[in-house]
Amino acid sequence: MAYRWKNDLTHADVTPRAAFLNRRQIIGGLGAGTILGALGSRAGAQEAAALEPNSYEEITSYNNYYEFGTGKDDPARYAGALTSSPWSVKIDGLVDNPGAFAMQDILDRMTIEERIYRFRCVEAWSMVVPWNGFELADLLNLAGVQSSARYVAFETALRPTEMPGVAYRVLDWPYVEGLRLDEALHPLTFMATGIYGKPIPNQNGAPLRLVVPWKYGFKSIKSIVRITLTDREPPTSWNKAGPNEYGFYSNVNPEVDHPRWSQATERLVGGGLFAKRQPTLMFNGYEQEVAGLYAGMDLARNF
Ligand SMILES: Nc1nc2c(c(=O)[nH]1)N[C@H]1C(S)=C(S)[C@@H](COP(=O)(O)O)O[C@H]1N2
Ligand SMILES: [Mo]
Repeated sequence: MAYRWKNDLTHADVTPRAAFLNRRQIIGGLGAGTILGALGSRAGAQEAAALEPNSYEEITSYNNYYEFGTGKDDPARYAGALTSSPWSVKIDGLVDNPGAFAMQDILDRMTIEERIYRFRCVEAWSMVVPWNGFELADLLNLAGVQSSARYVAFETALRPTEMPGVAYRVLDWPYVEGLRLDEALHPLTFMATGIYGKPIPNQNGAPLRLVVPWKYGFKSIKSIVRITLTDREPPTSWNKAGPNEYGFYSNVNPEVDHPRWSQATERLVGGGLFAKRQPTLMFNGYEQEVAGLYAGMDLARNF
């Protein structure tokens, strides 16, 4: 398994600034759809050039965060009550250094970069978001993943006094999610701490939320308080709520419809009332980078 121990790098290994900026542009700006594969390819360049981020206003006022209500404007209205600082994240399970990591200590040890990613909700709307943050792999390195680990489980804060939505049993709180370890270690898998260079607002999952750009939005769990390395596939909130509708993988796939609606197209948020729906891309446009993770799997069965 490709596992990068960045903490073992010496000063001499630090990427020169020009190369770093170039990589940042490649991953974040010019080619969200390319890391190595499509570089230089015409289709890749054209597709990348078309990635125009949504406005800050759109990204922070049209949200799903059911702990604050099920309306799209509920999170912006009510999430201000969440105490997102100070914060700590417990990392436990199959790790060498389990414990509570203070958010500030995490930030001190990470280099924040920008990633402009497509974001596709299972409800068939989409956005393009300029996130700031770091790779999940770098955070997992701090904890030291043991060789027996196969999955990563995530848990959102549960604060009944700050979260009016948890009074309703829409979901089995706390919100939980999970990834296979190789998905979690993939360089596209990101921990967001900001949007447009500003600290991430509470409604978007402050102070730390997962972003897995090739999966439906509900995998991108917000306001994480616990990360557990395990050897078993962890339960996930939407799968528990509707096992026939939401699978563990939840990879964006225009060919596998939700039982109640098509996933072939999507509505770009902010596109205007008369905008044409756009085709949904396989793995949300990240097929070159991630298809290998699912080689040999039946994607209709493992949905
Ligand atoms: N804890 C928690 N995380 C969550 C959700 C939620 O309700 N609670 N909603 C998910 C869904 S369905 C989507 S589409 C995205 C929305 O992220 P955004 O509001 O930043 O666009 O958050 C995901 N993460
Ligand atoms: Mo979603």
